[in-house]
Amino acid sequence: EQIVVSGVGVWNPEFTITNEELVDSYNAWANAYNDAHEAQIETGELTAKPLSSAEFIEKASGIKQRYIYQKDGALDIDRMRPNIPERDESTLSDQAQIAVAAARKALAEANKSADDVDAVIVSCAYTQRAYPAIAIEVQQELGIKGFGFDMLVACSAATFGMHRAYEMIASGNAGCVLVINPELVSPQINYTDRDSHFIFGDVATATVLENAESASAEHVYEVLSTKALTKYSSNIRSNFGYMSRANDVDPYGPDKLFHQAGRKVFKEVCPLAAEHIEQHLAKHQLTPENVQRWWLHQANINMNTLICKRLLGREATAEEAPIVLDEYANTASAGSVIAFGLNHKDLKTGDYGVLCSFGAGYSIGSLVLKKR
Ligand code: CO8
Repeated sequence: EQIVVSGVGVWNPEFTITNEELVDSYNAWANAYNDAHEAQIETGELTAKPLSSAEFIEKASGIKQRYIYQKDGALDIDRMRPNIPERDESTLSDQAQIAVAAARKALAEANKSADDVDAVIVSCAYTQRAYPAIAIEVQQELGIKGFGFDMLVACSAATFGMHRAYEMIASGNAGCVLVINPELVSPQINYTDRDSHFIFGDVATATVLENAESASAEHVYEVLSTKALTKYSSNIRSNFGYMSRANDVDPYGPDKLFHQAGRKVFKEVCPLAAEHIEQHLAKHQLTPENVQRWWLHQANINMNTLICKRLLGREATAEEAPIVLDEYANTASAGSVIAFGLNHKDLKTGDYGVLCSFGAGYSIGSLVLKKR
């Protein structure tokens, strides 16, 4: 039984924040903080907030701008977080709304209607509530029968979601599955932390997986196989959660937001990802030289350069390993799906591509694809 990816959709918010805008806001906040705490900084009771730089950000990460769901509030130095009013329970939730937008694009590309879909997986770094599942809300909004559920795997949520879709189809429990990654991450960003304020952007992506026989899309990719690896690490972590109320701690303290030991992540994840990809390709008697396209996780351009060098023994060209983080920044699990969505239509029949995520968990998820 051959299973294929037959549609991909990328939705981005209308608002962007450039590095310059972000740094201007952060630096104004840091200067105001340092002025307000001058005496304590002098006595060593507090440390002065260091200044950020747009030049550093681009050089260290490759990021030039990011999309944001709600720009209002995020750059306001008296707020430093987006202002997203709470919606009434009878209204479509923010995350379901962006999920639906990406899903409609993927369904259109796959040539599918709601009736064709048997299951919905919403898989991303955060869901805005525990229950009812965002996937069930999306299912209702799109008029899909069958079932839906949410899953969280941070950076590898999208690929792991596609893995589950693949298995559900392989086992005969579904013929067509919609996997959606509404990465609404801006509420979890600490805009007062110089080392991480620039990393993330909001986006939603979706993919359609189905049996090869039912696929009628123009661009169809056979999934040769899937491969996953996890290895526990606290080097990328968010302690936000429902326990804070019982813990009697500030539910919005800095450790409750995204934080990381970026250098360690870089050093530890790159070799893991390269080795994982090599092993996955070997299952199909393929080597990196046989692969025409690398749709890699988009956390940091230097990480992708290094991983490709390890795999190919040379730098990959921009065509071979497309970069989207200059425009989108790190979008948690959606990065490799954006890279795929924006760079797949030119592949020829028989061409191979690798879709691979790597990051928090640590988690690595890959799919070896072949253009039909
Ligand atoms: N402006 C100016 N200078 C800065 C800044 C800044 N904004 N930030 C750091 N510096 C300084 C540092 O203080 C340091 O100075 P010194 O050498 O004097 O100590 C110097 O610049 C170098 O700092 P770093 O060692 O931190 O810098 P790196 O060159 O290593 O780059 C990166 C930092 C970009 C963070 C890099 O380490 C990196 O990208 N690592 C990999 C990160 C990664 O893959 N993270 C995964 C993220 S997790 C994920 O993808 C999904 C998680 C779930 C979603 C969460 C959504 C909120």
